[in-house]
Amino acid sequence: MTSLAELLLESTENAADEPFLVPPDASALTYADVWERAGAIAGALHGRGARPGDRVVIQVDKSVDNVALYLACVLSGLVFTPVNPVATTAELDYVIDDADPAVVVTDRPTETEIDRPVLTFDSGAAVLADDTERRFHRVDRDPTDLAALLYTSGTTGTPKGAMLTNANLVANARALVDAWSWRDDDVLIHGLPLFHVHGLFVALHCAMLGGSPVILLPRFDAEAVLAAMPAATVFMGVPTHYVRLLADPGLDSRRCGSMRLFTSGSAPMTETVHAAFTQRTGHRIVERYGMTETGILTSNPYSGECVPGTVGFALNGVELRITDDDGADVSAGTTGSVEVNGPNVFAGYWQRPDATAESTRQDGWFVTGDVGRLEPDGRLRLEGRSGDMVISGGENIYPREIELILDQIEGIAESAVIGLPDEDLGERVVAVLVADGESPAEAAIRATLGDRLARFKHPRALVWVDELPRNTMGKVQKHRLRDQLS
Ligand code: MLC
Ligand code: AMP
Repeated sequence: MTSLAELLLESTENAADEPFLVPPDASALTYADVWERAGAIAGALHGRGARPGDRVVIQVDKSVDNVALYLACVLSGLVFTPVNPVATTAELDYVIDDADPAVVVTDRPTETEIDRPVLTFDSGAAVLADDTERRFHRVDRDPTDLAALLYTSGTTGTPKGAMLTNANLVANARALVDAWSWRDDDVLIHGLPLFHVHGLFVALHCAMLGGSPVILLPRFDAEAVLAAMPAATVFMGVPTHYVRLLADPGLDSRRCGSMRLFTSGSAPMTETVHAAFTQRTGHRIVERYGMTETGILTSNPYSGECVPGTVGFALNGVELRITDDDGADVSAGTTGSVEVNGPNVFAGYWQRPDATAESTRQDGWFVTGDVGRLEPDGRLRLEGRSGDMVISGGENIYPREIELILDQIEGIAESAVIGLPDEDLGERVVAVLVADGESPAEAAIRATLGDRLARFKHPRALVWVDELPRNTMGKVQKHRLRDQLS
């Protein structure tokens, strides 16, 4: 079985002198250039003591060197452990404590002491000038060896590292290239962050398997995407990206003339957005469904009918089933828990056998936490999530993580964090609070949140109520709060 490094090196061999990373305002780097940078960065990591199997925690802004850094880890068998660039020091420290990395890579001045070797990544040039061993060559990896550790939270509010192996990433990359008929002449517009499955593995691996150029935008920006479109063939986005593209009068069928594939995922896309996009551009959006723990599971077909409201068919090698509360299979058309199996399913949560066991059936199938049903033809229709996770602009936000902080603030008796519908973000975070005596000032609450949580997780509104609605078991009825406040 091929390792991820072998797959990516072999796939890009014939494109060595072709453009790979094309920043909008700087010259392109070829595949050979990027592999060379990756080799140099791998040398710098090695110089700081990182050895195959070690974790490397990374908090850097999106850039060509961020991609090279990822490939450096792939080459040298290090476990790529990215952290959102807007994460707070407290959030970064949590990952460092949990993942126990050999090296931390950061492009910002570190406010707290990091008690392990640090590679300061203020620019790739600095790393290239590093006097450590250059031109690091590929390290052999077994299929079960870890390639990445991606942190994702859950009902407990504490993030867990999803362990993704070489075999997971290789299987998913191949299945996607096949599902979307990736072509040698494809050009990808990349406007996604580089610390999630979507921007990192789905987008980059498809492009690399095709030896394709990637127009690497520093962040999503509708105007920049539209400017890149005439030279491109593929765009991958979250629903908020499509809502923002539709809000731009520059989006029309002429602008999309060279495009062949638009995909969406990470959050549900409304049928209204699907229809508006097709009407304006003449293109369908191929909606697919995935998770950090599993990569992409299903996709609407590239050739064949795309059905809005469904996320399509299981990818090659992926098995899907729907089960009832007792874990028994239910027939097509019946709503239940979505469970999956296949070479793409992760190896469990890092040092959390309890959490791994909770989400895994005895026969090894993974319980996604999503609720849905299979159509008679095998398409999956998602109908909700079993937990109360909020997806805002394609970012998962876990209410428990915010509630734990709010509940500790003096003057707050209790809190319930919910997601309310939002045209732009899909859902926006709202905190419903019960005061304990005199309610604290909003500024004080926001200051406490500011120290602990990245800003995108902060509630957009604070709503004070006399009490939270509860069922007879004493559990807060968030659906009632959502209904009242929507
Ligand atoms: C930023 N902000 C958000 C936000 N992103 N608020 C809520 N939800 C978000 N997602 C806040 C910031 O804190 C800031 O607030 C303000 O919005 C402006 O920040 P910004 O950085 O300028 O935002 P913007 O560039 O507009 O980014 C929004 C976005 C971006 C939707 C374009 O978040 C994005 O590209 N999301 C994609 C996420 C993604 O790739 N998900 C894939 C997960 S993988 P303030 O108050 O500080 O001013 C996965 C598996 C799968 O789910 O199936 O793919
Ligand atoms: P993450 O944990 O960030 O990987 O998010 C995974 C979750 O995003 C899934 O469990 C789904 O709830 C959601 N998701 C991904 N793609 C879709 C989609 N196309 N439609 C609805 N929800 C989606």
